[in-house]
Amino acid sequence: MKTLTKIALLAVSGAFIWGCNSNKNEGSQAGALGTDAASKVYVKPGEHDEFYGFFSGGFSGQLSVYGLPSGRLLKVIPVFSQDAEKGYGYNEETKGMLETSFGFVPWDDAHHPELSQTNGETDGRWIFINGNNTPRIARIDLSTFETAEIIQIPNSGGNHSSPFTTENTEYVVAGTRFSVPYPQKDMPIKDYKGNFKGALTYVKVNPETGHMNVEFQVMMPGFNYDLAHSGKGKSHGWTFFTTYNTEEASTLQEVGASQNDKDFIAAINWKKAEEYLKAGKFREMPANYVHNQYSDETHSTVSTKHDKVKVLIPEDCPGLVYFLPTPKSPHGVDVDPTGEYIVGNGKLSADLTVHSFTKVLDAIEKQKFDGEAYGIPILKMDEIVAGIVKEPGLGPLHTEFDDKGNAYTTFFISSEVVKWKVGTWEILDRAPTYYSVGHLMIPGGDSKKPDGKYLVALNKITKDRYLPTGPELNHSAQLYDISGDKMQLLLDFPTIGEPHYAQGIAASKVKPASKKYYPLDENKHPHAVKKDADTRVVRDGNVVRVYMTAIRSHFSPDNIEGIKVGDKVYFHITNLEQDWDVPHGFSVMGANNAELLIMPGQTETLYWEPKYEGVFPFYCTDFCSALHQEMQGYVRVSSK
Ligand code: CUK
Ligand code: CUA
Repeated sequence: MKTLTKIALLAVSGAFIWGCNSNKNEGSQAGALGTDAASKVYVKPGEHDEFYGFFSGGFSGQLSVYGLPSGRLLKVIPVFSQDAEKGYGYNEETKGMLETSFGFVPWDDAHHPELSQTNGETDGRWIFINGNNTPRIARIDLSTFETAEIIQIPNSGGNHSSPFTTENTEYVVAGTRFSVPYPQKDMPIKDYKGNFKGALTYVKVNPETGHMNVEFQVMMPGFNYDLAHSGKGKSHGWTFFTTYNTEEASTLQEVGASQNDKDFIAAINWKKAEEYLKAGKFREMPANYVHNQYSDETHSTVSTKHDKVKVLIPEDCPGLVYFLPTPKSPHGVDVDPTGEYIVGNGKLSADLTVHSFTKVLDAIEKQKFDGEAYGIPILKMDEIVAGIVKEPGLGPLHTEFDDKGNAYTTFFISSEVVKWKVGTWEILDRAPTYYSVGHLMIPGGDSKKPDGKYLVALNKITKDRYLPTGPELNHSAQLYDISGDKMQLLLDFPTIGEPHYAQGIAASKVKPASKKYYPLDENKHPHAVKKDADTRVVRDGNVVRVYMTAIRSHFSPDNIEGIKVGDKVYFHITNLEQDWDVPHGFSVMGANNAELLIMPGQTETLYWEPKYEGVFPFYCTDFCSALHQEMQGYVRVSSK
């Protein structure tokens, strides 16, 4: 038991030690802070940051966009949670984005943003993010910075090892954190072992449109599949997933998941999988999932239900999966920019073990196996290790890379980032974090082309870093300059939700403003009205549709009569503006919903069930012109 529990305790106490009485770190705290830090993060008013940083919102369910190095918050993009600020998930057009096989699920736990890549380099087209709780992947279009698509992952229990991309965004992967009965059924939990399965899902991405499609799953033994990264360069065509609970214990308390000395990295040859699919070597399994796509043309969501999935069974498909033994309870698995080195970050291990992809291929060819698990060959550990970083710190979680052959690993328990040399495995530098770092991010740091200027540490505990705000403190990001030999701390800034992971990209690679957003004449929303003369109120039984327009500085119609208590009222409002940055808002008194925030050329719909008779004002909620306050109207509600 004991190791796991002890380390867990250590994790908690360790986190609280740093701020006050750590001897080891006092010196380096001062040393880590760059002397010219202020000038390095200062972006003059009116000037732009060099990088975009995309930070997962964790339990906020959203994705926040920061400028780096300033740490300025630029936007919060609603993804998995309703957002009253933008009406997302409240208006009729985007409610469908949050549909699942469980019905409307307006929240999730978002962990890992991942930029699309071309030739292993971030390309600024899309960013994907996983919903961990009700397994989903979202695609955000970086020409609009809006969520374009959400696909549910079937037969999965907690979509954690997701949505890491292959080097040309052929796929984003989605490994299940929890194994579950596959297909789902009612059964005793204690019968977990051998009955629960872990689905590793490959979601194909259309190279032109970005549209996602659940292409196939690999049905794996009932382990927990924690994190993943796909190969690149020489390991292109493979994906690596870390596992824990290879004991298949149904409870992780006490005897739980730390009995085995080693867990595995599951290596999936997805090129081989494609061959097996082509050869028809798959089984079709029941699946129950929903796919939601938002259309910029109709400004509405199309939700499609699916009921089957193609599944590859490792026993039927030799060469598809191998297990790489790795020190116990690995968390992250990271692949260096060349694709040769695979770093499994064993949380409960004293050393950091790095595997060689060349040696992995060699061991496969020479069949240097150490038995098998469920028909999956286990490679001999000694045959595949490239090197060991000796006693780098406590509780390694994640590794990213720079463009000079260095790796940076986060240590949760010892609360630091450690820089080491890929190939020689020597430790070059260490910098404390405040406090208890989880992921780290270097722009391009998990791609073939890292941009080794900055590193962001994503810390779990803020404690004394900011003015106190009661018991709930924001999580913290810390920016380091990594362009020199030593890491220099530059900046702390609070984040939204829990920023498990982040991605960064040079701002020059993202081109949102080059797009002409929503031309009014191309608006194909079924309830759009494009001139004031067409506005009207239409009754069909107790359903009332108000066709409205908004333009500086009036709504048309602005006074509406003939509505009755109990009616189902839809306000379909088209923003006639064509200046791209003039949205109008809309809400009506007592609307138990939210506001609308309608972009120029778009149509959005607010649903309202009036409860009382009377005369109720509505107004524009977004300051749009000097006469914004005049942008108002009334709805008269009669009882009969
Ligand atoms: S993570 Cu999800 S528990 Cu290390 Cu990627 Cu934070
Ligand atoms: Cu329109 Cu304010």
